[in-house]
Amino acid sequence: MKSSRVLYMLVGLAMIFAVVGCGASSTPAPAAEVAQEAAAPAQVKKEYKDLTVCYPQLGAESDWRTANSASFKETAQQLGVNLIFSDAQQKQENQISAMRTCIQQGVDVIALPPVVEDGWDAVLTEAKDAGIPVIVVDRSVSADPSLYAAHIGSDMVVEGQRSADEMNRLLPDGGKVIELSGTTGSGAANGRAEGFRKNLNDNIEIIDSQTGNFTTAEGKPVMEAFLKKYAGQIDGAFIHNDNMAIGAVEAIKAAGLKPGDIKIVSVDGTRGGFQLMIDGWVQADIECNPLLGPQVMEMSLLLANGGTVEPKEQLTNETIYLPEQAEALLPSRQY
Ligand code: GYE
Repeated sequence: MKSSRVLYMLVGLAMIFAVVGCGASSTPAPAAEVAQEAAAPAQVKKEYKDLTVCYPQLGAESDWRTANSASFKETAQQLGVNLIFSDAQQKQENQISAMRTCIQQGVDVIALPPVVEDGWDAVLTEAKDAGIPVIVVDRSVSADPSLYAAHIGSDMVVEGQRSADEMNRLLPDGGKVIELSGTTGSGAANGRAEGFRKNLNDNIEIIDSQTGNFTTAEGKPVMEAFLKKYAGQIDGAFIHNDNMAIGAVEAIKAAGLKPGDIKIVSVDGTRGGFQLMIDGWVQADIECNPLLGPQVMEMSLLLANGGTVEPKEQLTNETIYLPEQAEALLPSRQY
């Protein structure tokens, strides 16, 4: 994982006070200088134990998300950070109201994993006006970058491109694929769909694309419908996360198909995805790393002390997992 390259800028330059006019000097300080001193309070550097970080988590829709929440909670506990955690149940309005509560409470930093890309301008402006830095975590927002301090997460377009590269390899003579996509309007689904289309060979046709909202429960019926509608025609499936792949494989099994009949490329690299590779159902799993807690806490401390994050876009370094590695790697998977 790329370590954050950060610029440390102490705002508390005001700690250096001019000595002009101190004590019982015969020449009293001019009024303007006195006013300057009064407006520049000495700043005490914050430590982790002084920090309150707000994390309005978007939901609990997948194993990726569970690992992401755990990473924040565990890191906060280890460092002694006060974490205000909530679960928005995949609803943007819940995330916005959780953010507003945190703004009212005057937290040091808000770390926001946005469920969808659009619609954040108002609340980001409110945070900015209140002087609370926001770190956008995981998925992206479409808002102007001046409204947030940093974005840390995966390059979803690259994940989609890698998925297409694997599908090209799996279907060298071309064919028909379906796409089981993530939450509509989310940065993860948008980026993966875009990247997949960018790199997919011309002889591979995407015959349909539907959302399964990143969950096993919603992924399964979508795959069932695809199998009914395109019986015998589906050569491949691009599935935006492992939890939907689990649901899709249940549907494929129930339809009487065998592992490998439909070539599946999935995303995340969770234990569930690894098991599907070991069992022959998934042919490639594109890594997406949820363990962002330590980096976000480090950034939060920096921002709370007046620092800035450069560059603003901090991308996670990731890889591609294949079935032949799955058995050896599964025991050491952290999520
Ligand atoms: O791939 C999926 C989760 O935003 C990267 O959200 C995340 C995605 C992840 O529900 O499993």
